[in-house]
Amino acid sequence: MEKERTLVLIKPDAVAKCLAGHVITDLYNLKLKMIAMKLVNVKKELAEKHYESLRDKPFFEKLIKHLTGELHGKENVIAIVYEGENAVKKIRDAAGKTHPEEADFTSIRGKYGRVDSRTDCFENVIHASDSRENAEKEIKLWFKK
Ligand code: IDP
Ligand code: MG
Repeated sequence: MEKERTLVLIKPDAVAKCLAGHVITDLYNLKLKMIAMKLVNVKKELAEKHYESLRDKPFFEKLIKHLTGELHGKENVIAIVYEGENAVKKIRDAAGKTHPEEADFTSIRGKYGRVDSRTDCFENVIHASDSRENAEKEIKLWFKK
């Protein structure tokens, strides 16, 4: 079977709470290979491109503020590429549902996420690509030469 790659972003809420180590340990258990990793100071343009498909959503502006770290003390994002069989599904399953309170409590979002009642921000810890095709697009965007 052809190797599959996927993009994980440890979002600013998780980096600000020092959760990156926990998240990486949880993902390590999936037995995928980490093939790239970097710390990114996310600019508005990159965040908007990443979430382009959600531009019409009422929460879009807040989502951009979340990813650029504006809601979490200008914290950075940790971008990681994992490779391995069924990498996309394995990581989506480990992440859990989008809304942290609906996510299984054993999932990454269920364990470490919350909704901030002041901002309504889904502090859902990580982004994980949702398909092989989107993973390739996102990896190109985040790991431009
Ligand atoms: P996903 O991250 O589980 O793939 P998407 O629907 O692709 O979920 O949404 C992207 C991100 O937008 C979510 O991870 C979350 O941060 C944010 N988001 C999605 N739905 C809502 C909402 O109803 N309110 C606030 N933020 C949302
Ligand atoms: Mg998504």
